[in-house]
Amino acid sequence: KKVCVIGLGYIGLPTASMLAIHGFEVIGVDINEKRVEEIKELSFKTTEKDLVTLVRGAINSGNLKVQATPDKADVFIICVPTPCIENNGEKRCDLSYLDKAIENIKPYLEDGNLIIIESTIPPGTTDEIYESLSKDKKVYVAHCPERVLPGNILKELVENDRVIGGVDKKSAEMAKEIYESFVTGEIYLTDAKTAEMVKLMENTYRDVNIALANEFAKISEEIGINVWEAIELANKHPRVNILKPGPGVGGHCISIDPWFIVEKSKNAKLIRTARELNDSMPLFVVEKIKKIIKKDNGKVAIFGVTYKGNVDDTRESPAEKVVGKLMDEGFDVKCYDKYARDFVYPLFNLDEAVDGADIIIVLAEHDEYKNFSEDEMKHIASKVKNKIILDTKNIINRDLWEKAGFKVYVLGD
Ligand code: SAJ
Repeated sequence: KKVCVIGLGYIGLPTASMLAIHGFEVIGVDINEKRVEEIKELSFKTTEKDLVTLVRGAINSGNLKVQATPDKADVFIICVPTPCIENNGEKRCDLSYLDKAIENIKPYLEDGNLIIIESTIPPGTTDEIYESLSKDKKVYVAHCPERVLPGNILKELVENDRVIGGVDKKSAEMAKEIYESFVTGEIYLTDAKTAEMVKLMENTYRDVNIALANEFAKISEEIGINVWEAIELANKHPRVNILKPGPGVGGHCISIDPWFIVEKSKNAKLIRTARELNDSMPLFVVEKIKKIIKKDNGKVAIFGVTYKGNVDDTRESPAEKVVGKLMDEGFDVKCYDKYARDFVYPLFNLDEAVDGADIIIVLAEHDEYKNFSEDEMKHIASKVKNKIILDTKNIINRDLWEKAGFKVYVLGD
């Protein structure tokens, strides 16, 4: 079978490659010509383990062709971004990339083709797309939401269970045949709207639970206990599993998807509150910084600007909001992050970032920051103005930093 994958981002590229090495003839399409070239030359940047090897294997097998325009195929898999836009103060799903992708494949569609949407979408979207496409052609449409965890994509792409929702039974069964080729997890079939909601529920579940941890952190500071110790002890209960507080929830999934439920239902009250609570955390961090250094200006060194540890992605990163707010208030901020692919604010090397700093803030749990040696800490101590470090992720080696002369603060303590 011939498969055309539209959008070669962090989901589309691994999916296209996986299908190619499993014997499908795959056309990978990305409207960004630069991305197409980088994939062909294997020069694209990634922190995903073995992704380059997988793509190389797929291209060398002769089964994966990468290009900027679609082509005729039996199956079209759409993996384009569905970000959030703000409209009259309300956040909602921006379907413009998805609409464009559908427009782009339309000239190539034939009777009997299957269209699979992997992009995360509000409930009802797949049915609407089917209605508009089926006016001209007899097509099959299914929603198969991606579920992979950035940082561990290749393993999860194969091993995770999948949920497939068809606009009819035949569509779901046809889509299952495709994923069966490489997924070792279970594949569950349902209708399209349920599958859309399932995906949103997964990420909302996580968002709401992180919000609870963040609220516990705020309360712990207020009443004078250490939230990390309290969570660890509460989690000794066999039915309790509280997540970790932090400087906010980032990434292009968990910090966005709950809004797609809110836009569809007035009943989504807890979901909205959780989202707002998580969004309040960067400001909470800024206020904490000001309390610790007892002034409204000064020099701040930031460690970690990606949306979470050990990834290169800075989209929707809490660091962007923390840094932006500090800069607005007149702080001199210097960010250090070896993992980040790019960032809206300039990045500096370690020495430049800590030079003359009033405080160091850890905002992402990169392994590097967990594993600083005593010598590195001493070196940093010799550069800063005040030996103060605020760890919003509770990952640094507190004893060693204190030994190096630092006063250590932890979010939620
Ligand atoms: N975070 C916390 N505390 C925690 C866990 C996470 O503050 O205890 C923060 C992280 O630092 C990060 C954000 O939440 O800023 C999200 O990180 P994450 O690792 O929880 O999730 P993502 O966004 O990388 O990937 C999620 C995954 N969804 C679920 O685990 C339910 C992934 O499986 C999805 O495929 C992905 O969203 C997606 O694309 O939707």
